[in-house]
Amino acid sequence: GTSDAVDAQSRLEAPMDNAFAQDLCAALSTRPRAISPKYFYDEAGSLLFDRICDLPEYYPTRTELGILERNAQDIAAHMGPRAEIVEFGAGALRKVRILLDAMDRPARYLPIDISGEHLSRAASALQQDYPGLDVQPVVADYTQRLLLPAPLPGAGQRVGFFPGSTIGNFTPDEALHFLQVTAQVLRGGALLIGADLVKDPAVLHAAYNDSQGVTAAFNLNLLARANRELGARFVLEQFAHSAFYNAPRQRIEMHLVSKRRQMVSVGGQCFEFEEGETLHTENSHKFTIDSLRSLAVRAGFRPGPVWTDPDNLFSVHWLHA
Ligand code: AVJ
Repeated sequence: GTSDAVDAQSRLEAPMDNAFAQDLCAALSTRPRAISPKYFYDEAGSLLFDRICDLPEYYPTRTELGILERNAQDIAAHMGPRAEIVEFGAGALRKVRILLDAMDRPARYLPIDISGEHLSRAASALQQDYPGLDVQPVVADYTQRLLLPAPLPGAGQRVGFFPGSTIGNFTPDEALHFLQVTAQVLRGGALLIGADLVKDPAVLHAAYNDSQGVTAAFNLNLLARANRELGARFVLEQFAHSAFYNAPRQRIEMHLVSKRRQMVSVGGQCFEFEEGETLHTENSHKFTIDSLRSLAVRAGFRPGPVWTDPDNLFSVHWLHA
């Protein structure tokens, strides 16, 4: 309608007044071109990610859910009574329910996410199922400095929850920095963190190249989002999804590959892509149990128990802050 057109117009006129616009233009201006995967998660991207989690090839979600289910009593015992959970990057909030169901009178739940709409929908669904729980969603970028509400009177320990191996999105330096800041925020409490494990590259490859093309759509949504929000003019058909295992760096890399030489326009600026030139959209680092634990020690945590699945696909770590 008319108001949509006015909206699009004002976005076109002030597109740089926006972190996504700035980071995308900066990414397109440097070589190699790379942008933070946090921009995948607008409303559409969060829904695509939820579909990824249900794909037969994408083992991490279902494996981590199994680990949490099998060890919920043990994990809850480590949390103790009246604990509060701070979840970094809350998605569909499926995993925390397993913890809440096993915990002794959880005091409060603080899910933090950058996708506000997605978060408030998931948080109110959770609140309905746990009427006695104090649920306080925090719309924030947890990679930036975080201010959390003071502990509740009479509360138990504050437990950070960072499932899904989202830690793998960070570079090793960023992961160390995130864990250092998190150790400070959680001091006296603990962090429960999921980390995907190094394994047969064929299994990894399949997980990021699913047969239904959902991961490809998730990757390409970055460009679709730029078209929607920034008035960019990416032709999605002219870019291909690429995901491969970089063995020396122990990570899956995702890229968007230009299928031909082309010009793209973002907020009035033009950028050229050569045929085969890529925009690097994501790293997903894989860990060994020891590599995750030694990273945690360097960040100021004291490692506790580790839970895994029978096939050693995934790990969940208890880290004392
Ligand atoms: C949310 C970062 C853990 O790396 O596996 C899934 C994101 N990207 N498929 C991952 C993702 C492509 C996911 N993390």
